[in-house]
Amino acid sequence: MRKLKNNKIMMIILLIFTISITGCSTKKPDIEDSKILLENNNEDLEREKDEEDNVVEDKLVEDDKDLDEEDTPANEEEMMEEGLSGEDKIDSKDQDNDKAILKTEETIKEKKPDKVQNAELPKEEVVEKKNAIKIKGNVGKESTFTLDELKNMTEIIFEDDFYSLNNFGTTGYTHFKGVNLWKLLEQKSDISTNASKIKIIATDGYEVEFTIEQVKRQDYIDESNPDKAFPMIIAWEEEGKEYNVSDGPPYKLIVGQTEAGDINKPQWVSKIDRIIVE
Ligand SMILES: Nc1nc2c(c(=O)[nH]1)N[C@H]1C(S)=C(S)[C@@H](COP(=O)(O)O)O[C@H]1N2
Ligand SMILES: [Mo]
Repeated sequence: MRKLKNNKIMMIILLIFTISITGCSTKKPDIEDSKILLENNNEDLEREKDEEDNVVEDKLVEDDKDLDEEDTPANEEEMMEEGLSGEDKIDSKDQDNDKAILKTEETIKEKKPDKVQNAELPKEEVVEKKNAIKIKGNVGKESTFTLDELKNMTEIIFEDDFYSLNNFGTTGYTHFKGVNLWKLLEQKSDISTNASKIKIIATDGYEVEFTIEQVKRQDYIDESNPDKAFPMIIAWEEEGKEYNVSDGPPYKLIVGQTEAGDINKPQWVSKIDRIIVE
């Protein structure tokens, strides 16, 4: 009887032991389970990210396709817009999408030369001549003359002391050297026979208009010296000194007087950007 009781106690102890061990062993799979769960979660996250990346890449490939399929743009501006919008799209995306960024950049780089070639713009429009004066509008030859080109037109160069009178009654004499404007328009730009006027436009917005008759005139006067006769000129030199190009285009329109008392100085246009013939 006592042995049986002892056995019972032993059984109970064993049971408790077993339960305690089982308790421990049930914990272990729990941890492993959560590990697996975590791994599954990570896999899910990675898969999700991959999917996202694919979407991003697909979209960029689509964008590239759009660029490829589009007809040749009319001008360089359009091309730039395309390039910029491509970059905008990249900016809004995951930053670690280097591959996709590279791909788009390459595409843009590849496209540029094509489109510039296709544009077939006249050389003057693509590469602006430095310190040049433009003649546009109602002429046979729209032209852009550099300072060196003007200096080489020796047969139409004119220089003299010009008399000036301004709004305040201030007078003066200034030595100018330049080209005869009418001869420039007639001989170098093939001005149209029906041209009626010209506009001289400066980089600061100052603008003076003359009729063709005024431009043709070769006998402007100096009210203080009846022996003089002047054409309108585009001067690049004043008092023996060339204009400083850092001040603006080195050209100034100079005109004499039509009669005594004629206020001619406000008609002198400095920093000329262009001459428009109408
Ligand atoms: N580009 C440009 N040219 C200009 C002007 C101007 O404001 N801008 N002012 C005109 C006027 S009103 C006068 S009186 C003379 C003044 O010439 P000055 O600055 O050599 O005295 O330039 C004329 N040419
Ligand atoms: Mo003036």
